[in-house]
Amino acid sequence: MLFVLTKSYGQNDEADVPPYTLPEILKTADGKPVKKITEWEKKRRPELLTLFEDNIYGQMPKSYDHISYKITNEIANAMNGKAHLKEVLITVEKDNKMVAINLILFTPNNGKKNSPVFLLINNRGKENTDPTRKTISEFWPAEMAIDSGYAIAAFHVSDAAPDNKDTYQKGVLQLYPEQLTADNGMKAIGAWGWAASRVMDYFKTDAAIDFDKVNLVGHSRGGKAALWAAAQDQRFAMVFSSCSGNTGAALARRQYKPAETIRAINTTFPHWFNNNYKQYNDKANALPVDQHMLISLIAPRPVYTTSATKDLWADPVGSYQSIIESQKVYALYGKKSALTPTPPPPNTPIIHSVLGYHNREGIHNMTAYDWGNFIRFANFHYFRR
Ligand code: GTR
Repeated sequence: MLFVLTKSYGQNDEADVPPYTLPEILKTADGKPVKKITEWEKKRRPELLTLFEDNIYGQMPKSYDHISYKITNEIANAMNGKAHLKEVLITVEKDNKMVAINLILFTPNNGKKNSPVFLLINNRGKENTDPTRKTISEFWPAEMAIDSGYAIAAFHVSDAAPDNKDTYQKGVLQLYPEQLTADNGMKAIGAWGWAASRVMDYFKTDAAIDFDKVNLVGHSRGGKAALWAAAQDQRFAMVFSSCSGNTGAALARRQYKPAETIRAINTTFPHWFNNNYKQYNDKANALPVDQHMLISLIAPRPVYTTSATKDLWADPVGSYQSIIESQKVYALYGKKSALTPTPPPPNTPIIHSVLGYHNREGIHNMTAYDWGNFIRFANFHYFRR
């Protein structure tokens, strides 16, 4: 499919976006059209997962020897009684190596048997997820979630892989040293996604969690990891990816000038994606995939992405284009989205839709405005309210 986007589409720099052809989602590597869910699930979906592993995010090892959960702190009447706090140390062992992930979890004391939950992959300071609630942050508005009947949880990326090119190996990758020498080996973003799946393993054992309603949330680099984790692990019911931009929700082939490029991301953050990805530094068009395919791997589960009007580095239009393109796979499942053909105006969320979106007025961030819409989107899908 050929896109020629003109100035009328949105931002001033649109005229400079070169024409580009996206790789076909619904055609197998050997050129066969994909028309049925079974063809998608048995052939094309696994094919795309492997292409993303090999060319971008690295492998996602699934095996380990042992996992254990230890409650390190518990307060049954936290938040003035309205929530139950548990801090859980999730320890995973393999070949006598181990990684430990600290989970912070508030569940509502609302008399319900169990609750749906938002899980944040926290890539910002730990104070944003303060279990004592002395520090309150819009980045993880725990009170808002609890008041809306949702549990809310978070772990910090540094437990899984420090966000540093020299030390990212000191976490999950200690369990999988072979990944460090493979050109398609896992790096930090993959490790963060892996850790989100271990939190899922824990949720399965916690009766306070409605395991069929786990929403994975990430902002920016965390939003890239959230999309990848949910593409890999189909137990996540829903994904919220905030301002995830390059190698997140935004199409690489757009090459929108103010936005981050593959070269820029690989240069500043060589520890995020696999070695093979570096080959595409100036060759976005040579990639066998583009980011609309990553969203498609999450189908038929609901996905909500956000942009911010001043966050051109994350290419709002290109992020919208990729969810538009992924509609094809949702359509295979008979899921029609309510996305409009061109991006909605700022602060106009699209909620009643399997693919949701808003472009918040403001800068690169995740705020109470964003979370308010995440809750509305989850309410719509889980409770039709
Ligand atoms: C930027 C990076 C983006 C995005 C962002 C963030 O420096 O270029 O890809 O991940 O950081 O995580 O806030």
